[in-house]
Amino acid sequence: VCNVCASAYVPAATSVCQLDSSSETCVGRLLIEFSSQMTMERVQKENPNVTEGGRYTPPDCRPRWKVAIIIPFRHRENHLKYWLHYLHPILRRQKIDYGIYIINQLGEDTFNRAKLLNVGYTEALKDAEYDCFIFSDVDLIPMDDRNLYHCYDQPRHFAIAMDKFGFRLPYAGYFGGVSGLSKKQFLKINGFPNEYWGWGGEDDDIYNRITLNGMKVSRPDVRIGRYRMIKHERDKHNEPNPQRFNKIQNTKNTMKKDGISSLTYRVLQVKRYPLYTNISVEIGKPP
Ligand code: UDH
Repeated sequence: VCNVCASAYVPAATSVCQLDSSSETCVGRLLIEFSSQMTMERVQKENPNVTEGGRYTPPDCRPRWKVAIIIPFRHRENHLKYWLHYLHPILRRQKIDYGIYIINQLGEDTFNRAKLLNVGYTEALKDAEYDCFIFSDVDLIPMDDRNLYHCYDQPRHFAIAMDKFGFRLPYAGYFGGVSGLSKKQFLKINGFPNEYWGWGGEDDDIYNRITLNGMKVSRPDVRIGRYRMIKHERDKHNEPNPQRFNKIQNTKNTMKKDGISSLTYRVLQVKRYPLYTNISVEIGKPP
């Protein structure tokens, strides 16, 4: 079993560390910035041990979890370069056995984050026997590598202290940004809702599913669960969904029929790049 990094809070020897891909163990607090130019060639050179499709297995131990990292995606190529640049070395130091899946929504119909995450779950399982799924926005980078990207006894919320929310939870039931569920936890809640088109609400629906099924959300220490978000303009075709307030009142009634059990979509392309697998899908549009 892998000797993972200490998850309890330990003050870093130096308060800010530069990422060093040769470092074998976690270093604590990281310096994260988005001002230098990033190219995919550079990120590939930095990560020679990642295998085709963005897969990695620690050479020196056997991790408890096999982790699929699922990223909902459309038109965020520049963010993806930074995400790969920062996350591959962090995950390697954490000794995670993982694969990276970018779920790319084709066309210009309204974006649907949670449905893309359901697609990612289903497609990743066609690739390998994953038993842990981490769902991450493409623009969120952890600022501390002791925030371990594997699964826990209870569904995990990782992004609890984002810079844009003043490094605090915006509200107690927030479950957005980066979260993780074991296969068992995911199936217990029938996956995620497919019917949240546009921005907002789907993360609250997932939170409701978790609590309504008798589980609790697990979180890291607030000093460790810190994140930087890459600043950007509001996306096109992902306008705030005005139905979200009503819908999250109804999770109890909708979760049994709307979820992984009712998921339909069409994969148009699966492409394995050196640092990630891209799955381009048609997921339809709002009724
Ligand atoms: N996403 C895309 N493309 C899109 C929309 C969303 O890739 O067109 C993905 C991406 O992984 C993103 C995630 O879905 O990180 C969540 O998108 P979001 O819009 O819910 O969240 P984000 O935090 O932006 O990226 C919040 C609105 C910011 C408005 C800023 C105005 N200054």
